[in-house]
Amino acid sequence: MIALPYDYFLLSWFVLAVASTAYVAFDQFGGNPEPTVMKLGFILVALYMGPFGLLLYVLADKEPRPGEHERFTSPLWKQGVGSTIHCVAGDATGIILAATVTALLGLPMWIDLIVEYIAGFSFGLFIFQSLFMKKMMGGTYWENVRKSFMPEFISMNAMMAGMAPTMSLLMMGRDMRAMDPLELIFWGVMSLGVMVGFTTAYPFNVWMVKRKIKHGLMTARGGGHDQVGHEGHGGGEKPKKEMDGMQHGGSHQMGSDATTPQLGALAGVTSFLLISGMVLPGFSVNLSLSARDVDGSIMPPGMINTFDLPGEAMRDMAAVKPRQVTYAAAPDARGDKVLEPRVENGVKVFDIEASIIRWNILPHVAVEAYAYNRQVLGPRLQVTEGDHVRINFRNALPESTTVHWHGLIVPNEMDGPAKVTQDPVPPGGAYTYEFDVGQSGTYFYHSHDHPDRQQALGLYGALLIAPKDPANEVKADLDYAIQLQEWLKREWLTYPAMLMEGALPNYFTINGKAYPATDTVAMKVGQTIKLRFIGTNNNFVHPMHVHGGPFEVVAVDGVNLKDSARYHADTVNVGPGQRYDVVWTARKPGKWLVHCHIPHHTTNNNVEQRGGGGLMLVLNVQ
Ligand SMILES: [Cu+2]
Repeated sequence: MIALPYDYFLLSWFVLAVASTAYVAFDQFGGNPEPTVMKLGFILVALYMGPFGLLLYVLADKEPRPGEHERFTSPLWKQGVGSTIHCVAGDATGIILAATVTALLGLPMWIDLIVEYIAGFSFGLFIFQSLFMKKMMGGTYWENVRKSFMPEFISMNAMMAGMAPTMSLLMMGRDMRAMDPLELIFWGVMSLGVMVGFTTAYPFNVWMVKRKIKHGLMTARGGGHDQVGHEGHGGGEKPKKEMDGMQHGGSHQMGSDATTPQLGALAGVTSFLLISGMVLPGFSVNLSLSARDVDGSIMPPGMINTFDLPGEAMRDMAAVKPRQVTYAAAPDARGDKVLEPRVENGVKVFDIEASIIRWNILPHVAVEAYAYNRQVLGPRLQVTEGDHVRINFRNALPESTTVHWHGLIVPNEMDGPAKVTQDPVPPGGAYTYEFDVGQSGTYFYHSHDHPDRQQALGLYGALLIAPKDPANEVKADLDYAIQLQEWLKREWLTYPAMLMEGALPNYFTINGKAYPATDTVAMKVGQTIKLRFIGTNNNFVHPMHVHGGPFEVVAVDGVNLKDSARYHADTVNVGPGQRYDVVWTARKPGKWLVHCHIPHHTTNNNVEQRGGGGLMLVLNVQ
């Protein structure tokens, strides 16, 4: 799936890889004179290594002009390429098959690596070496297995020593779609792993070819019968051919001059490299996680990803998956729309549904948000003290959720905390919240299942309760609620903003919009406005300041202050969960700002637009 810019790069890579593979296949079977096993080897390597595989083919193996294959392929570096290709084609195929199967089975990464090694080794030894080469080498299958074991062991170790850390660090890195065989980046990581593995295996293969322990490139001509020169061969079954200049790594029957201590040392060193390549990445990424644990999470750039970071933490902090968006709101859509209740037998009934939408916080900046009733923030619920209300909640999110009625006195089972007072509402599930409203003032509702993620992504809305006795309402000419939010949107993706490394917000909204897309409130000189600040945000205490003179704080957390307790101020610290009702008088005409006094919170991705951004709006007094 396309979610990040480099997915387009990967697409173009795969187009090149397929084109390279097609060319190599066409050319090999169109007459390049070599054994079928090597034709297959180069085709597979072109598939894995794309244009680099093609480059190796034309530089080292493709017969330049008829009759020249033997001489052309004779240099040692080309023989080393042939030997490595043979190893990579067999081993990497086993590794990639194993990686795919273990990922789909949901096995942890460390088991994945071991299975990959065993599969790669087995595939290389039992199929690519012993079976495919049997025709050329003569002898029985099991003789070939025995003779191929040591060279295959050394080469496989060296290759996996390069491939394993490449896979581990990238698959368990920031973009864990790399664990999922259904994603492009999984195949991109495999390709890169094969290229690194080729590079680490190459020098060992050159040595083994030089010492005639392993095959290099071979020439086979005519009639589909693979014919191999057996230079230096002492007792092969096949006739020795006149193939001047031709070399191949030779079979084990070819009289290798490598000594046992040399082979032992190589086996030891490559084993050490292999173990290092398997183990060392485990010091920086969590290899105990499976593809299912990480669920294709893409982590925010800059977050700390350590070997002990649980999969659940990753899923909590991960970007919203763009493909899970079920609705795109119009760029100028507003949230906080008053939701009119149905009245059923005297009960005020509200229907609320949570889902994932695309929402513009600025005309040119859209976020993937969790939303109630397809708006950020959720619809405004307006009720009156003494009402009996019922909220039919439906969960259309891909994860469980609940709703909490912040500050309200309700029956405990209606309170919302997941796993504390109720089972979380599963995807596609529903829950009915029902209670008597015994209070009045400024309240709000929000998710109480992973609020760290869900509320940060937009699951909150205002719940404004009028007092039964209108005389208890603090009067003002205008009434305006200000709901605060923090967002993290980077590299096309939306992450839940969190007060931790890499997850800090870079956009800030009032009522779902960042300045200059926030409302401008028209007032006349002498009018009063009740500003209801609501700390619907998750992370910061926002010192909300109004220009043009002090306001009077008249209510805190939904409770009216007694006259004697009311006070004047021009800034009020609105922490997460808090509400302050303040009354401000328009004393002079002009554009008077309401804004957070942390200046970073009045920027959009650190940029000021029309004098600010984020948590800012204008009271336009005529
Ligand atoms: Cu602030």
